[in-house]
Amino acid sequence: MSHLETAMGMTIAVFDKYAKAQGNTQTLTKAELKTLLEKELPNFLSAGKGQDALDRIFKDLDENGDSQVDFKEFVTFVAALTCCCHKYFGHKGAK
Ligand SMILES: [Ca+2]
Repeated sequence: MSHLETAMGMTIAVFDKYAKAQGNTQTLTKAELKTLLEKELPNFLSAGKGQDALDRIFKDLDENGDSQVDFKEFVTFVAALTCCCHKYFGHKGAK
């Protein structure tokens, strides 16, 4: 597999792993999202801190307001974060 294919596969695998923990296996609850962020994006969550930050992130991600974060909502979040990283680290890259 190419790097990009691997990255896509890993994104799916990470979502599935945490979505499976409880209830609907196709979506993340707030508790599942919290575990995912703590384990997979430890620097991201520590920057915001606490329950307030988690509530805010969850509300932002849950675009359709069903109190679950589905894969599309998750991927939108990952893409947005990736854009931030690209902006932050990407100045050395080609124009
Ligand atoms: Ca949702």
